Amino acid sequence: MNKVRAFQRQPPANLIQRNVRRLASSNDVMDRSSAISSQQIRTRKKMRSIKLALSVAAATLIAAGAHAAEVEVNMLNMGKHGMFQLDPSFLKVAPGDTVHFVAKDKGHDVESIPGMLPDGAQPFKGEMNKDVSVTFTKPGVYGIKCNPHYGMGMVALVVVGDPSSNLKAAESVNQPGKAKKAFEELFKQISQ
Ligand SMILES: [Cu+2]
Repeated sequence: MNKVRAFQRQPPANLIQRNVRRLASSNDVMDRSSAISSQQIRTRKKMRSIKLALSVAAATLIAAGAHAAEVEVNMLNMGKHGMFQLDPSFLKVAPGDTVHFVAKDKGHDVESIPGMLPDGAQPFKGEMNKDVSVTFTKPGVYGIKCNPHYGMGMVALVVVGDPSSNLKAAESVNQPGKAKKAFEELFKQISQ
């Protein structure tokens, strides 16, 4: 009778722990083996939850990697739209995506155009005849030129996520020579 009342006052978790401890210190072989096995079960459960946490972390990393796309833009002497082209010249990417500008032909470079970057974005300037990889993180539009052929319209427009942060500012930049018409066409593609 006393025992039953004692059990009822114990919170269930406490009760189990006490029982396990009691079984572990018992001289009865059967009791001891069952106490050990319940400890082993707890250890196994802990291991399983660690493994689960690790696999969730791995899956998150893989998912993040899968989301970041990589795109190639070629620097060409002759493109689909004439001489001295960045191809493709219009790109829509997501924040975190990387664009590889590939120096397929010689005599070109890629640089960000002043006034055509979102606030806080890092300007970049590649070397002549060298590939450049740019990871775009800040949403907005990015105007890109080949410096020697800027006036010949060797430009590109990269739209990263939502273009609205600097679209108006980028459109109002004065463009030299053929770059003016080239950018008019590129800006039109944003709404297409
Ligand atoms: Cu060029």
